[in-house]
Amino acid sequence: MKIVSARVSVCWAGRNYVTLLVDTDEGVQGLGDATLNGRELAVVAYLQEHVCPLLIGRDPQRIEDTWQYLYRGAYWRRGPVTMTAIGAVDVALWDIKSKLAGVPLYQLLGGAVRDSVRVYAHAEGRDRSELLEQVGKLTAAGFDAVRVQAAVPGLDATYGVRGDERAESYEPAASDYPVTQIWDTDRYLRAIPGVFEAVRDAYGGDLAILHDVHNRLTPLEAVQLGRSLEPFRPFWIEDPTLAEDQRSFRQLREGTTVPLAVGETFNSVWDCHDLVQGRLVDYLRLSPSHAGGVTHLRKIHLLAELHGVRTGPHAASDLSPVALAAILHLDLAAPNFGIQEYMERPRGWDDVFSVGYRLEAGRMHPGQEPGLGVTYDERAAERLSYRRRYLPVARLRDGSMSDW
Ligand code: GCO
Ligand code: MG
Repeated sequence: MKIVSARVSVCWAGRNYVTLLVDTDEGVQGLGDATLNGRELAVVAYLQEHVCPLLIGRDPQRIEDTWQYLYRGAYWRRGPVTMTAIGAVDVALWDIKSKLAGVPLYQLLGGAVRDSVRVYAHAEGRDRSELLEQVGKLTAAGFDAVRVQAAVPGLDATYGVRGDERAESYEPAASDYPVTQIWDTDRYLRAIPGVFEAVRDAYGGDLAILHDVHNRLTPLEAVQLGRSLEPFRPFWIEDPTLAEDQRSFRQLREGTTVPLAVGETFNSVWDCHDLVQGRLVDYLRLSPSHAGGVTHLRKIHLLAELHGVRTGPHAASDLSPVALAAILHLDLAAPNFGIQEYMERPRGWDDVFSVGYRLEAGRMHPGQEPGLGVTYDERAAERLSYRRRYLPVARLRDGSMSDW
């Protein structure tokens, strides 16, 4: 069997998505997600110019060899663009292999070790009452784990609060430049314990409360945050400090008992190795789209399993349904799975993607269709052209850049 076509489709389905389509001479098609938010076309060029031509004529069933060929053969390793491109190819090949076997992908990963996948939903509010109302809607819909993000009083916009026009948004304003948001750590640190207290008081001890700090704190500030939240028993605190400065995690571990999650910007096992071996984090948040596909992420998860670290994969809505499906298959089969991120789908997903996975009362299942269980309408996608968009940037009040 041979690969006869490998092509990239870019579309605006509520936001930009890059999809790799791999076709074989036996008529089986595989899909991969190659979306790198805000830098989409860099991956498109990497795939079109450098990777797709290498795939033609290859045996699609030789997944590991193709991974090695693309990773080791390039000499220039790692990095988000490279690993997203390799990830898309890898996921497409796993899609093909499981379609050929006539089974959902999770069966090739060892089969299900659980009946369903626990997901956490996003709640956010421009003020306390809006946040509590959103948490209430989610718990009423059956979610027992919620990520809470609240606008910081005194700031015009806060990351992760979508109702907030200038914050991270599904449909960022059309602009030639990223939106700038002002950040104030002191105000944030003062506000957040009250947010946790209010959610805990209103919804009780059973609710898992998660929170994303988006890399904004120094290690010492993160220890202060962790200690201030300990009484409310967070499920996890995500990205409290810069993910790439891994010395911080030892200080965090020594200073606070809040569980720590990290990894959405990691793209290789080498980003995780020391944190996992040192048991310095509790949850890894890498996705197959940005970390070299199912093949590489599975190795990372196996390493984590050895060291008692669990998984909590990234699946914000800037990852496509192809990515979410691949993640759900991994979740179902991973003994050390912890929790899965879930975001409401942007308007427009249904115009191009059809999915076999399902959500019911805070639990998901990848479905029983062979492969990933996702189809892509290439014709419909052709009518939905790419729009240049950026994530916001953050600055301090004195005008200097901060981390977004
Ligand atoms: C999350 C993430 C996202 C990112 C986004 C960047 O935890 O879901 O932090 O909200 O900001 O994926 O592209
Ligand atoms: Mg995050």
